[in-house]
Amino acid sequence: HQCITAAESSRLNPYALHPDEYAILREHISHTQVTTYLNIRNGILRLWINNPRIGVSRDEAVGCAKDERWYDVASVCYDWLVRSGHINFGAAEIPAGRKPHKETKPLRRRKTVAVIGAGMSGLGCARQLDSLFKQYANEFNDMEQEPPRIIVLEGRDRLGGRVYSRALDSSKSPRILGFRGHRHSVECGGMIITGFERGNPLNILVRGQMALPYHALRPDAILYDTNGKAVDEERDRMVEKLFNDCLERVSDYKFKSAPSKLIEGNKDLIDEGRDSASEGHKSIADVEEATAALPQAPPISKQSLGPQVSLVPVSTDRATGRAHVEPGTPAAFKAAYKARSMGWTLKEDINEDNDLELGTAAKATAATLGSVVDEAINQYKNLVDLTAQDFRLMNWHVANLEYSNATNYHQLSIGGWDLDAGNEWEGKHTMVIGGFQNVPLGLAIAPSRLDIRKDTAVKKILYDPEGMAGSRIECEDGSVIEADYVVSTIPLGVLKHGSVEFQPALPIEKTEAIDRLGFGILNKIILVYDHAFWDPDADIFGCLRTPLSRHSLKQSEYASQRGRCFQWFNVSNTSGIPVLLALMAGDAGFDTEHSKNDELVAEATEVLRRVFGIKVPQPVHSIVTRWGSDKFARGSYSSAGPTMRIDDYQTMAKPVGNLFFAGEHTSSTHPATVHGAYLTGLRVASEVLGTMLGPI
Ligand code: FAJ
Repeated sequence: HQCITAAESSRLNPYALHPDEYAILREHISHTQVTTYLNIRNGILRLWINNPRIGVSRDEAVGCAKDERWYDVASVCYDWLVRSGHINFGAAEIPAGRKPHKETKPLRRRKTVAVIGAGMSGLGCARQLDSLFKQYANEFNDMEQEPPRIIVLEGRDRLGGRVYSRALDSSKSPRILGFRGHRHSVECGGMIITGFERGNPLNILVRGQMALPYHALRPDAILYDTNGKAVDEERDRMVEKLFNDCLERVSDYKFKSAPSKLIEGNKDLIDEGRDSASEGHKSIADVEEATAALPQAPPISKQSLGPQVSLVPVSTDRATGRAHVEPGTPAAFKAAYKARSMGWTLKEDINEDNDLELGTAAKATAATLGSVVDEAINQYKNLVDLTAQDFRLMNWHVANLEYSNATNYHQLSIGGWDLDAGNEWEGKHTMVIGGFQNVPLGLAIAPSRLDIRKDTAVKKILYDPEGMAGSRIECEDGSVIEADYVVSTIPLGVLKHGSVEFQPALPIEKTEAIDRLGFGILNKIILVYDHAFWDPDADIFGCLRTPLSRHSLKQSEYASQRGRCFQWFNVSNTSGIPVLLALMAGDAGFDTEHSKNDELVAEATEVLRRVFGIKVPQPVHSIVTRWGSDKFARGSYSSAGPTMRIDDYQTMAKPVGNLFFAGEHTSSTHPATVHGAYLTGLRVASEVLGTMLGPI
């Protein structure tokens, strides 16, 4: 069982080959041998997950094969797990590579890898390269090369990029008494680690390697109406269901990706850790070639699953606003029927056969998630009686969705806005106590110190698109770095802004993807108090907002106001002092860039006073973030822009010659997140090593 859990914790299917494993093994093992292979692979993962402070050695990995005929396969499996960053990643102590079997010859010029950016992707990549170069030192020796040097170039005077735990300086806020000499910090950028139990690689870093304390967010979140009263839970649930149904109706217009091939082992045997008795004669490739001529089974259709199950029901997470997939009834059911089953009373002249007509809105060339969902909400108004409070609630959910995408939902692709839904992992959301930034800092120093050059803003990258010649990186301070391989983790916002020049210009497919993808703004208003006046046991609460003309039933009138301080986090547990953090999402995120701090703090205080009474004091200290004006970010995170194409994130990830790309905006499975950024760093480290050593 531990092997199964270890595979799941490593984002691998314990019962089936990963596409890369399939590509490596298809000519070498038979279908029946897949079970034996998976047992070995899951066993290696168990060794890693049981103690991720120390990397698994090749000998230990090979020892997971019960029979010496499998030693070579186990060794190949080990190479794949190491290179792909499924084991031995992060701040682990790394076992030495193979023993040199040749005499060391005079070495050629040492190669250089330059990583631009010291955020989670850049540091994750640099640390992984450092670890891979140690593990494959002998292979470099065989090529008469010293393992390459790694240099990280960072424009800021700090590490972590969009993970920024700003220290609260008690000298600036003398009223933060009693904390002088202690480091208290607040998260100005990424702060929530989602699905912390199983699958999130940050779990290994935070818990397994750095032993950082963390706080699991309590998910219950009261929503307060504009009069300060808690919203009736039943009404909240009904409106949320209606909102989710609007999102599901849009799902008919979603991008469809082809399902990937699944080569499975014998589940029962794998569960028991037993290998298959028979071996099979033909390799997977032979069998596939023999059956290629046979007609393929038709793809599974929505209908064939029966009427009760929807393939793509959608709901949004309360704490992060991210879309996730949940079992639900299909959008194909008539809207009035669904509304009634949610508990709504239908209007007098409406029966269960009445439906929404979204065709025109959805087929319009300029259709966006916002244009269609707004239309759906407006049409629901004809089926059931929606009050002004229902509109406030509905728009709270819209704001929550806009928060997770850092933009107004009229700037989101109807087909791709939730491309990552279904990739979420198990477990609670957590926050690191004492600063999330300790994670990137940990990567920078352990197990050895990386060569990081802070205050080194890159302005120009001259590279060879064929990958034959080296690259030259010019920095704003006049310094020049020659590198054989360059990894860019420059954020999408900076790429859009054009402040870093590429020579030659990036290929057109990449520049078009840069244009089509979105990069919006989420900002925070952080308020520090000398005592807590809120419920210390609640981590999150929401506040409904009214449009400028109060009690409006017009959806369009809510856009500018709904995201203003709509979601609050009590972050006292992680900061160590009484702190509230309000989100400015959607249009409000953009407005924050050119609003005055005093006015924003006054507005936030006004929202709090409605809930907690007029005695809510002025904060003793406040911070307002402005990620849009930040020269090294130019926004908060990426999103699916209105005209995006299904493979835009993959296009962003493609290398051009020896110029590689990492960063959250290059992750098609976990974009816009810290863990997604980290995983792209691991991916690129593997690509760079593959370019140097060749495939496994
Ligand atoms: O909690 O995982 C969050 N949790 C999370 N990511 C967040 C979250 C949001 C979220 C939660 C759950 C699911 C999805 C999203 C919600 C929000 O609270 N939060 C968040 C809040 C704010 C205000 C921001 C700004 C971000 C988040 N994010 C997003 C993540 O923080 C980012 O996706 C991730 O940190 C990006 O990492 P990266 O390595 O791809 O990019 P950077 O920007 O960290 O690193 C690039 C480095 O390059 C920087 O250090 C920069 O200074 C440097 N650079 C730029 N131009 C340069 C340069 N260096 C040299 N020369 C140049 N020319």
